[in-house]
Amino acid sequence: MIVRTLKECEASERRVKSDNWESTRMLLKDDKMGFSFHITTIYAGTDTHIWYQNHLESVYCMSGDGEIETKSDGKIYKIEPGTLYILDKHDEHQLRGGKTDMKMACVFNPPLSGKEVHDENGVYPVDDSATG
Ligand code: 9YT
Repeated sequence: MIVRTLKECEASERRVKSDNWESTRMLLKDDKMGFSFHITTIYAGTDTHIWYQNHLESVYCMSGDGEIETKSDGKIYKIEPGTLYILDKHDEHQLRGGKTDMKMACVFNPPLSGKEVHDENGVYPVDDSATG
């Protein structure tokens, strides 16, 4: 079994930062679970274009507020504590922080390896050796 705390992960290179968000990647490909698990903070008032063409992702909001817009149909969904959004179609989207930072728990299939750069045209490259 593996046990990690958010506190210790935040103090390591698992924590990555971008202009609009930061994310602590608590479980990654090398754990061989077939998915990765991240605690991500979306900063208040930000607007981020994301399109995970190579990954499926689900995101659960623990605190804060915001919204997500799916680009294909222009639909806007409110995000609040208790909301789970499921990108089952590799949905291209805009993720917007509201009045307060949003704390999210995120899972990816296939897992991220942790080396993905966050230039965030919304796309992370697929890791061909993924076990996912
Ligand atoms: C909210 C969201 O899409 N989080 C994804 C994880 C984060 N961007 C990361 O760890 O790279």
